[in-house]
Amino acid sequence: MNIYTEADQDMTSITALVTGATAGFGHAVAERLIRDGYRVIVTGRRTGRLEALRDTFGEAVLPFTLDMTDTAALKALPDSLPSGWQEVDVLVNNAGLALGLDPAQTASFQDWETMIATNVTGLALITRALLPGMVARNRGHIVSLGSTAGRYPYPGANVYGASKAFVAQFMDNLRADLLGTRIRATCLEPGLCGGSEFSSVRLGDDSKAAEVYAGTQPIVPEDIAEAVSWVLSLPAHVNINHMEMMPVCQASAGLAVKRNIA
Ligand code: NDP
Ligand code: 8X3
Repeated sequence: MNIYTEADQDMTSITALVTGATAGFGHAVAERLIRDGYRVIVTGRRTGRLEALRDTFGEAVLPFTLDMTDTAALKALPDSLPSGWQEVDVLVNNAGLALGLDPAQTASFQDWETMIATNVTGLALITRALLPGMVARNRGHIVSLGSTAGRYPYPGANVYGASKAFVAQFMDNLRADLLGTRIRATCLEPGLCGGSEFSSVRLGDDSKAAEVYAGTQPIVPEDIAEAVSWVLSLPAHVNINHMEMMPVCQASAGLAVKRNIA
């Protein structure tokens, strides 16, 4: 049970906002938080999928169409939310994407701009928009999706990995700014994860995406939902700063050496 103060026992009074709730992790996190008893604002660009969540779970859900690259819409939060939904206690910064695996010297400029706009600028602005209310109420928890790609380099990760390093450092810096408040900040850093649209979006091809997971048992969205639910459920004096998650079939296995370079 999530208890922000000793007196705060009523889960239905806790409002969460999950970005990227139309697919993958965000969808699983939203479902899990609804089942845990939160009221959940589900956001993303595909409105039909957000409305389907409300159709399934009823009035505990508010569908709110939001493009993370629409900086004006992000800055307009929380006032642009309907009355009764403006006091967001939990922000799950999940929306994000990787595009391509080309090396930096040939990668698409447009792909880089989209990843930075979504994973960096969008995440920072929505956090900035919702923080003043959290501080004024002295309650809140921001959980952001970083990645092992933000910690360990690999070929083709270039801007995607750097965007996730931003997320990790941003969350650490939030902790510094929020010290003295009861607001918590957590960065989840998963590795190989299947069961979402991530690799199809990145590679633009479902069969190539399937190859990423061939012969593995990756982390799945429900595992991420479990982790989010757990960090939120901890006693109010405990903050999980970072949580790195990999499937058992994955490890950071050392530096690579390329021999006989021409
Ligand atoms: P999915 O592709 O399945 O889901 C991505 C979500 O982000 C969708 O709901 C999508 O919604 C939303 N999104 C993307 N761009 C925008 C935008 N411009 N505006 C609003 N919403 C947007 O990916 P995952 O669930 O796998 O990934 C979720 C997060 O976890 C990402 O930040 C990703 O980087 C991170 N992550 C993923 C890992 C993996 O291997 N899958 C591992 C580590 C971290 P819509 O298209 O409807 O707008
Ligand atoms: C997703 C994990 O290894 O594909 O962030 O970059 S990885």
